[in-house]
Amino acid sequence: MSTTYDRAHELSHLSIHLDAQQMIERARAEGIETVWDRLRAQEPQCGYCQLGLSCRNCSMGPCRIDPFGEGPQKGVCGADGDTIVARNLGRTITGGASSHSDHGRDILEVFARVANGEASGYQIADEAKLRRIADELGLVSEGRDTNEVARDLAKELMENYGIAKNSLSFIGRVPQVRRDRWKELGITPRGIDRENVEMMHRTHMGVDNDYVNILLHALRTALSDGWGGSMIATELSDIMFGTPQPVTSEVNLGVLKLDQVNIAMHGHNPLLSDVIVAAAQDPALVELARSYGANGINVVGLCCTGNEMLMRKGVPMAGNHLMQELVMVTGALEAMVVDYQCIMPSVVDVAKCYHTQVISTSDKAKFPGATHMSFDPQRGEEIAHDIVRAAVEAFPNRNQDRVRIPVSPVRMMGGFSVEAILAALGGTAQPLIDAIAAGSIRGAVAVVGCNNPKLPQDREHIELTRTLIEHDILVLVTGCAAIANGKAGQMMPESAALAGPGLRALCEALGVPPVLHMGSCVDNSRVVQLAGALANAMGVDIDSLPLAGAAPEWYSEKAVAIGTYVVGSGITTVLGVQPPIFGSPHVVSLLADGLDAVVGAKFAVEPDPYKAALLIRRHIEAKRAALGLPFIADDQIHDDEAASRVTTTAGSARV
Ligand code: BF8
Ligand code: SF4
Repeated sequence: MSTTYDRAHELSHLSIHLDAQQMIERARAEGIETVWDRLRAQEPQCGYCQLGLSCRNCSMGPCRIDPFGEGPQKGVCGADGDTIVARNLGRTITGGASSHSDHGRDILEVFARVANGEASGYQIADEAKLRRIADELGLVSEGRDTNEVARDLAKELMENYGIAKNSLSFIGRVPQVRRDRWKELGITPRGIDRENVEMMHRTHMGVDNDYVNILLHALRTALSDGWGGSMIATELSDIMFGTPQPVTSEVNLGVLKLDQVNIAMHGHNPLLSDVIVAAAQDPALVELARSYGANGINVVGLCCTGNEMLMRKGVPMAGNHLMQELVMVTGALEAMVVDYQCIMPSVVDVAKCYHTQVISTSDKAKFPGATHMSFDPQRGEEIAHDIVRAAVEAFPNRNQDRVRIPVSPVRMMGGFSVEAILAALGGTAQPLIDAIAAGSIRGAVAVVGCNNPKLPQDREHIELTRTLIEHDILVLVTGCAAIANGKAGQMMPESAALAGPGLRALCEALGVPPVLHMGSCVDNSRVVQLAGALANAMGVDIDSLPLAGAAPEWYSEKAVAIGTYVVGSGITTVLGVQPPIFGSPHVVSLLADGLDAVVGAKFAVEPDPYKAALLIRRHIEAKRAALGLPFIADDQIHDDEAASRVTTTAGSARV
């Protein structure tokens, strides 16, 4: 018979947060299947696939390579393990890069309509940024009408997707010496769609069979995401919805309101969420909600749509990836409005157990069982009103007896765009460079990416981040990693108390947290942009800087694309989940070692957050030594037990 202790212990292996644990228990009690149940049902997962050694790229297959050398070593076509692993990885990166870049294109198309006066509910929110970027790209902005400048910028950026331009507009942000390196390697991204399509071509049967050549193109494809599609998404979202500035909000399931209509915005694209936030404040809709007995309309975020809304408007955040089913188990959600990416098809099944409406909005992302309300930005305002009305009308169907909102929300700060970071530093990066040079800050690490049900939710994110800040390493977060750290109370200015003395002093002087929220996953473009700016300011290449990346709990193809462009940009990255490449020792050795000689950065895999922190600290100190900065010798850096090993987030920084 299982005791309360056994149950609590088992739950803590699924998530370290009380809100998740309580809702998982409730889902079990009510017979509702969640992601953890489905993972268990899939186990043991296919070993060939885990190693990257299976191929179904053509109908002579599917094929698999025996990793023990006893069975087949070639697919039917003759492809060996190296080719198959590299091709699979190339296609994974293309899946991720295409997702970000197609999101960027959607924003760009609406931006072009705004410039032509054809979209309702949108405007240029940050004209100064529009003009700054136009000037940066050599488009004349002075003395010209805003919409004219916007039209020119839209045209310029549209050419990034094709082959007419044959280069990316934002490549000028990359230090010249890195651009030269890319050119030499033949990995300068030429066009966003071009690199993605070419990767699909190269991985067709009988095209590119040289794993090194395939992986070089994979780098180029990923770079077209980071410095192309994602950067376009970020920059145009800032121009249309406002460049983020520091803002305080709240996070976890406690942001749901017992007495209000709750709407969760889930997915990635801010085009819809921005107009929904506005519609939820419409007095007529608020009045309608009151007529049903609700005290208002409460919009909350999930995943990266949530990050977009938190960064710009301080909209509260219900949770990250693994909370998308559990948010409905509260019984308090009237509508989950989804666009695309990272939305589990299962949300529709969970919704059926409650009164929750799942409303899909993108014609490219339909969910059988959901209500589809096709989002046309030309009628943005009107559709947003229809969606909010549908949510309000679901309120009378709520069974208040089944409502259980666990825990109280935790405060978190967001809004650290590159512009906001520079402003906090007094206008230039120099104070940060000085602090790094003096050693009071050892370096900076971007902790990014997802949740993965194979790991206790958020544990790796939080423990890695906590250990890094304790050692005076500034942490930049995006995506689900940001939400994880928010829930743990590590993202308020007073969280500086958790940091080492140097980082703490800087944060206290500037009034910022030691963990800076830079946005959604497309906003990892802000991270590489900042790295490029720091390198330019110091007159070195990005790979000389004491920086690193980490994706401790990654699951998605997009995370692989991000990791790859971060490494391609010169920043060594540590993954917490093993990617499916270990079937090819050659591919592993190239990514974990050989790449360093060519792009000055490489991948490492380390699931233990304390060992990952150790690896990162040693890497950062080695970079400091090479720059001639004061450094800590390798044998002085230990996995110190001093790090307060976080096991649960309950209680910290409660409001
Ligand atoms: O783009 S971090 S689980 S929500 S893929 Fe998805 Fe991963 Fe979250 Fe945002 Ni990013
Ligand atoms: Fe098999 Fe080659 Fe076809 Fe892949 S491409 S399924 S290895 S025959």
